[in-house]
Amino acid sequence: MGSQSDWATMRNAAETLDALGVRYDARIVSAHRTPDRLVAFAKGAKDAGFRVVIAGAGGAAHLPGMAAAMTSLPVFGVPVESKALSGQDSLLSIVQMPAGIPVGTLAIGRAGAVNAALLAAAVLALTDAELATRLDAWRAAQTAAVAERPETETP
Ligand code: RP5
Repeated sequence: MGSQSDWATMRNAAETLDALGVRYDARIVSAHRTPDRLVAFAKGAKDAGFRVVIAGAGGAAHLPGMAAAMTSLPVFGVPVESKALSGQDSLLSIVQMPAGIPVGTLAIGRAGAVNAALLAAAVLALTDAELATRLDAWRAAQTAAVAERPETETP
């Protein structure tokens, strides 16, 4: 993520990966405040053993695109809700990648963070049968948790 302030959003991705038993490394890597850290991370990510990158950033959110430019790993971008423009700026700056360098862009905020983790897990599950089973179980539990009627409704 681009800043400590993104953690409130990106912790939802971390918690989802925890629930699925997926190992991850949560890092602060700012494209504009720590550009050298970004280059080192993105260029070294594949050799370091990472298989998917989830990049969350807000405002002029160039982190996911810059990371994607420097790695062939799949990169999923999470637009963090900004104070000024409610994350519309983050969304548009992440999703509008010119053809050639893809960033799989999720929804603004918590939903995007959770879904980025689920999407990353789905990618990893292509070559990990045990994770695929856990992912199916996670979705089944989610389905089972949905009541047919709201609690306040009387029949
Ligand atoms: C971006 O700027 C970060 O991703 C964050 O969403 C936004 C604001 O950062 P802070 O000023 O809160 O550190 O780089």
